Amino acid sequence: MRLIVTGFEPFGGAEVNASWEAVRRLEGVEKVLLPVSFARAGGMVRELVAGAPDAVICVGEAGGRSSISVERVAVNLMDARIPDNDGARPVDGRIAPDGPAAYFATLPTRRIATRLREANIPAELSYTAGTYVCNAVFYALMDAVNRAGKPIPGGFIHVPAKGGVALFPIIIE
Ligand code: PCA
Repeated sequence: MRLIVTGFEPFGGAEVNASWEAVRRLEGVEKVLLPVSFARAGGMVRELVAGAPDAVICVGEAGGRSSISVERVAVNLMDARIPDNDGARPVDGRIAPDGPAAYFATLPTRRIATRLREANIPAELSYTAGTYVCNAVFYALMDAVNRAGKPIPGGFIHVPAKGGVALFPIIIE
């Protein structure tokens, strides 16, 4: 079983990113650090899918949230409030001009959220991953999975900026 889990480098002037702090502690999975870059991160995720892993979970940090968000929907929109780490700030942009408006995660999202709550970890299903780099990576992942024609489980999980590190490891059973 080849499970790839990605996390992000810091952005927005922060020194660490809780997603990578959580991911880099995992054992038994392939860990990939993604740049907070609209131009570069999507292509890296597409390459990971091209390597035909058994599953891909991308993880990002969500500053304002206090529980783990298991994301259900990626939208075909880039609308950045702050520049990414390359200095790009797309507004009203499409991620894939010829792609559908949205994709659903193919991970068992409800089961993941339920299992986390059973373990007394605050977790919820989320219906927006925002419109910044995390959503763009999630969309690129699901676009690649759908175009590959081989239904591999893929999805995105947001961890809180504070406490996310301690909460996350239990997701990987
Ligand atoms: N969070 C940002 C991008 C990278 C990250 O960890 C987001 O939610 O889009």
